Amino acid sequence: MSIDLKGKTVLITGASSGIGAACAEVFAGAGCRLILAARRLDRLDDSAARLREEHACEVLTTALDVRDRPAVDAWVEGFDPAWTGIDILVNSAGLARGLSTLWEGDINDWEEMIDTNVKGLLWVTRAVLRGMVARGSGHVINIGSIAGHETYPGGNVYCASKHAVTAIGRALNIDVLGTGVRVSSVDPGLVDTEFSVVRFHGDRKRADSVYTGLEPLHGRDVADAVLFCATRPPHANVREMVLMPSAQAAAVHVHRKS
Ligand code: NDP
Ligand code: 8X3
Repeated sequence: MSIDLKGKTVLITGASSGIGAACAEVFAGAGCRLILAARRLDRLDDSAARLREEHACEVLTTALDVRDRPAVDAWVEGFDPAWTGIDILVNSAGLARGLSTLWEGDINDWEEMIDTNVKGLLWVTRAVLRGMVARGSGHVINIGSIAGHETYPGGNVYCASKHAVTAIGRALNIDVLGTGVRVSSVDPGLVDTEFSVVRFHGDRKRADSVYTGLEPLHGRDVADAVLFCATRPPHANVREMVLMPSAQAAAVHVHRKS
């Protein structure tokens, strides 16, 4: 049995691209009101216009850098009363930078990953969870990764950041016990988004090679999994869902057609 999400307010970070943008689409289709955040406001506004037209849904967009803790706090505290009371938070903002050995890695890349994937997720979650706990209801859904369950060559700091997301999700499940709030993690393998272009600093050829010879997941596959978590009845919670392309068994075990 699934629950009806009509009229629920859903905040999605990283909504300007990939998995976050696909989540906006599926939650709009489910009749939700959307708060979309990312740094590229023009993209958010374009998809908001389309979603309003196609689904007649209410959409609020905000330019937000999740690394900026004062801005995150001020944003959540300053919501128009019509938009307070977030029912579902989808933490999709995140990125990988580089794929090098630890001794060759770029420290700026490390800082960007840790500041975004770990600290940014914490700032947003803390700001939103307070209201959820006070109201006795809410659902936080993190986009983790297979990199939060395994490590792979050159994955060092990205894997560490996603292992942190796994640990935060598990610990949060304990913290929220008895509060009426649920916490889930959807942890995909390879997904065809802008992720690899960002990881390789705009090197599209190298990014494309990640997906050569196999069909990766698409943003929509992950968004459908997120929607599945969000539509469980109140007595059930998906704590972690590892979602892989059929052609990928583990981080480095992939089957490519030649
Ligand atoms: P995309 O690059 O397509 O999307 C990443 C999103 O994160 C963009 O909307 C980007 O928006 C946003 N973002 C990045 N940095 C910040 C920031 N500082 N503040 C606010 N928003 C930010 O990649 P995906 O959709 O694939 O990535 C989404 C999540 O999924 C990430 O957490 C990633 O680690 C995870 N993931 C991805 C996999 C994949 O293979 N693609 C597999 C497993 C997990 P903007 O630049 O406009 O700020
Ligand atoms: C993204 C998937 O395998 O590139 O988190 O780390 S992977």
